[in-house]
Amino acid sequence: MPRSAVVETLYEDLEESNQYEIVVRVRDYSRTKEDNRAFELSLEDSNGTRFPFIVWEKSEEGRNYNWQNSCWYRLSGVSINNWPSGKVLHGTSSLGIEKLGMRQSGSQVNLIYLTDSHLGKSEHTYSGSCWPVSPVDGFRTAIERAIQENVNAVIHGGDLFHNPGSGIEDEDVAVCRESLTKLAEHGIPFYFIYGNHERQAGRQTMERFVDDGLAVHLGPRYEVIDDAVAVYGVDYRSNWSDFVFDLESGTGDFPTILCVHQSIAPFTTSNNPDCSVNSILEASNVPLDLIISGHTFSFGIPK
Ligand SMILES: [Mn+2]
Repeated sequence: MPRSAVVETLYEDLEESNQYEIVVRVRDYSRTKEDNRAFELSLEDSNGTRFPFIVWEKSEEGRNYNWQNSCWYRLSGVSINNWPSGKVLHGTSSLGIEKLGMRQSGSQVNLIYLTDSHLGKSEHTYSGSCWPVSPVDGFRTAIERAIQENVNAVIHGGDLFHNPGSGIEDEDVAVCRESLTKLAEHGIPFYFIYGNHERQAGRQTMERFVDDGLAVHLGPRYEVIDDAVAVYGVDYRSNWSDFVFDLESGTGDFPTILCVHQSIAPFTTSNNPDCSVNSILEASNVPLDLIISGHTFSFGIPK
């Protein structure tokens, strides 16, 4: 649905005392018999913004509707109320529902996965030698490439900023903002998780990017990229062993990706890995098709 040539009604544009037609995806629904409500749903608009929707018993079309998670619908005759919790969409007697389907068959996405950019790092030490590095150049090049290839999204696996503990230079923030702005101008979303290096300064910087619509923080609620894949993220954890998987389910038939920032056996040279591919697959409460991880600087194909 994103990148559609048609301008769709968006949640942010909805105002009280109007009736609307809006295209939405159902993220979750539950039946309720409270206070003349028939259903409470969690929806997202074509921009990916999530919001609540209440179908009232007086809606003939809606009260016994057979909703389907992950499916797109065109709703008509809906209205909005500003409640203390935010804007809530309502379906009453004028509610019309047209089912649009799950997705176009054969949806494909091209993603660029970047990780451990370590913006702000100036030199690298290895095996007793030390040499200057310029992560900014590499990051810029990768973003340029993403734009050239017109990828559907960029996913970043953590440690975008190096932040050795002394904070982040304004210059590095500016470089990052410039690149993320270019991506946004080309309609390419930037998804990320936190690594172990961002620390408080990194989080503050990234939160500003999120507020400015330049980046999306991946979490336990999945993000759908161009109707083709569902992506989850878990920020770096110093203690992985007490992590409890509680990922949002209901991704339908989208392939699922989990983005983490840990050392994962057998893909790490660490003698003491945080976890293994198998332990993640076993512990996850939703089926995962792909795990992508930052933090590991070795490469190879385990035998
Ligand atoms: Mn790391």
